[in-house]
Amino acid sequence: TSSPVSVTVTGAAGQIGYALLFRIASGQLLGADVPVRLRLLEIPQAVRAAEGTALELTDCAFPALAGVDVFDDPIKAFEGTSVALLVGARPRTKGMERGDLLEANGGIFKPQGAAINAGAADDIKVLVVGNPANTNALIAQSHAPDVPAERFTAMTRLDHNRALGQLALKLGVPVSSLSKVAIWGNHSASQYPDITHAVVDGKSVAEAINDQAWVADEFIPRVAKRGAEIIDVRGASSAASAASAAVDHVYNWVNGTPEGDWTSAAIPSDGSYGVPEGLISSFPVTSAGGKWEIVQGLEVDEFSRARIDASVAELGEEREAVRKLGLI
Ligand code: NAX
Repeated sequence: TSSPVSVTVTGAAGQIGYALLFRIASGQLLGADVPVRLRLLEIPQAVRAAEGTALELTDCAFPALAGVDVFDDPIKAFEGTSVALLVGARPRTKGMERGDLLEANGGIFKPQGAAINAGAADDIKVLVVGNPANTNALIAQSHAPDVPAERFTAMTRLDHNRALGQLALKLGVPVSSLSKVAIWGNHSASQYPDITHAVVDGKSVAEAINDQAWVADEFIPRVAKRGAEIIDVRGASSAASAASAAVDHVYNWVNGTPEGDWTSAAIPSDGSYGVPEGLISSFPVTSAGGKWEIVQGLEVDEFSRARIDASVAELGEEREAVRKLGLI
């Protein structure tokens, strides 16, 4: 077998971390035959809990797991790493203004970006899960000037998968019958889950549903606000589904997307579809050879244009806010 690939997970003692680590160690992140060395980063107060998870990982006797190390120092945690999953973030608490939230996250993603710049492997791929994910990715990216900008991505795969799940329920088909769903913009309630190009068993999803009111008034808000629904019903925020989406994102980034379909990921814009260059925005994307490509040439109708523009405007405002705070 090949030598182990180092994978760093931040927020390793959190609820997403707990769901994610076992999926990675079982070989689902990179492929069953790729040995993985896990590097867990936590804040000092949570290091012991992360060490507890490391004990359990040992107890799974996963054939692909080459070892687990726990750190509270980002420089050490990202040393030699090829995949960085940035999950730990500062959540918005009651009474917190947006500026405070961005500032607190700047305190996390600036040093992590710098540590990635300092010591990660040349093939480093970064996925930011911790919210506000797109803008946290921008902060980390701007502190890693020696890493190609396109290696910094943020997660909208959970939104993409949520959209697939809702369409499968509506149409009474397995998820595997669906393709070409897309999420555009920010991983926030402003996101645009787009079914205009979606296909079910070779036919148009929009035609099969034939109910624009359902799309606009039920489907889109349901997907965009699914996180709040999960909190309401489950009594805690999405964890296993978020971990599953993170695994899907990295798996497709490394191993490619299936022929004839695409997925969704927030990647640095090259100006496609009028999204200002450099914004880390969600697009329909394919992956080949370890690189994401924005799907080109899609027709954007008036309804879609307005939704995309609104979410992208929000991303622009977040970028302005972190610029003013000196975080990028
Ligand atoms: P938890 O609060 O359970 O865990 C977060 C962990 O991060 C804690 O153990 C904390 O000690 C650690 N942490 C904080 N600062 C750190 C630092 N500087 N370095 C390393 N670790 C640090 O949250 P959890 O439910 O796991 O969610 C994690 C993040 O994912 C949140 O920001 C959440 O908003 C975000 N989500 C993003 C989603 C997406 O689709 N992009 C969906 C799910 C989730 O809501």
